[in-house]
Amino acid sequence: MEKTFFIKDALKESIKPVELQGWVWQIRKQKKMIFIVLRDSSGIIQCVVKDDKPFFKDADGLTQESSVVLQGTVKKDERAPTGYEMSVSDMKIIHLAERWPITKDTGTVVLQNLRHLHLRSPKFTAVMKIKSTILQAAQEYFISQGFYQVTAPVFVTSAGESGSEQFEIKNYFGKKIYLTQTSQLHIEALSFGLEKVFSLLPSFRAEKSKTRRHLTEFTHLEPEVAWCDDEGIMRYAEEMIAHVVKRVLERHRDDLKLLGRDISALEKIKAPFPRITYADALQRMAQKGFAMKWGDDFGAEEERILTQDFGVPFFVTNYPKEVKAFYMKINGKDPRTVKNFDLLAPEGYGEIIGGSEREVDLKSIVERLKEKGEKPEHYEWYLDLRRFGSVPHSGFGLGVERIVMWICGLKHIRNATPFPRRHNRVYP
Ligand code: NSS
Repeated sequence: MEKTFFIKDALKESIKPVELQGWVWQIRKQKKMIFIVLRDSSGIIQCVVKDDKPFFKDADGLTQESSVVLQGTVKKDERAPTGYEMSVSDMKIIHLAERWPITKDTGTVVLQNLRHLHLRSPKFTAVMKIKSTILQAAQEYFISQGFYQVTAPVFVTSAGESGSEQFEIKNYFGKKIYLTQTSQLHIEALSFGLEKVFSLLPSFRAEKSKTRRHLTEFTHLEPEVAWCDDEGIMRYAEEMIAHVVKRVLERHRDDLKLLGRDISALEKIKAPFPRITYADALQRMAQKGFAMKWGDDFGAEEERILTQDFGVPFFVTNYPKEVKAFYMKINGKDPRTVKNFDLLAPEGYGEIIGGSEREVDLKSIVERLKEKGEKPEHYEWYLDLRRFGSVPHSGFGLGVERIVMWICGLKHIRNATPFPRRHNRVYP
């Protein structure tokens, strides 16, 4: 048994008697008529039960989120929410739901405790459909470019980014290990065999910051390419983003409208994207009256201000080496900086991608690790990559929930993922 006919199929001309399986999204009871707004994954439709039906009393007992099978005929009706109405000729209750605990007045914290139920709302459904397309389009892009999809471990023995934000596993059979912050180091190893690889896996950060754009567990899409410099990998980044936005616009105009997203802002997104250096960005900040000195990093607020100059995503390149990770290649043209880039999404959203060309010089990596307070002996296997046929290579990481947030126009990253993990939230 499997459902093959959906509400969206019923919202068409040339209507025949149909059977719809779904959930009671809204119900309005009158003396002689009951209006049920039925929902399924494809949409909603208003259904009317009249009092001459033998099941009228049962319909009168229906509760929000009860699951039902309705039979009847569908016809156009301007007054109905989606322009069509079903006149119900038969009804089967599959499950009579208990009193639905969510109302218009339910507060944010309770809604988060009830996320496993709140997820069914049309808005969440729209976000998750768009997220599905984003994941699919990004993978489709890399595969079309000859990449291999690879896997990497979640349990690791050293920091991939910064030691202060690692989650420790205290007792891995008596050893202390960590949850991975990035798959980068492991996929660098894979890129020396497969040359063009990408992974799509969770990353973990013990972020104490209570910002709107940080999760402790996020979905990380990371490509890594051998024989490729920073310019080469930035081209992959912009083309991938442009492809993802194109696919979302092809498939999700209705979902974007439901979310209140300004679609014209997304229609402007075409590769290539503008590039500015960190030094340019400091100047722009100064012109706007925000004094920053060399070596200051951009936080969410500074990034928001920078995005005012651009209606499209843009790269900020060549940050000072002190604020960036040990593995980034020193920029030969200005050794105070590295060959890195962040990609900032417009409309205040800020960083969605961080990437770089990788340092290939063994001595330089060892030095940088020491400067960052890490022990090079914890990185022996990674250092081997610089001992055996090292070649120029580059990669980046896209925060999937960050791009979902931007494309859907969400105010908070917790709504870009069904079960958010944050400093104060691991349930449900
Ligand atoms: O720290 S990153 O900037 N870079 C890396 O992890 C590299 N090792 C990736 C690589 O080159 N393979 O993180 C990459 C992106 C960043 O731009 C954000 O979009 C996202 O990952 N990110 C996060 N999203 C949500 N929550 C948190 N805490 C978070 N941290 C990073």
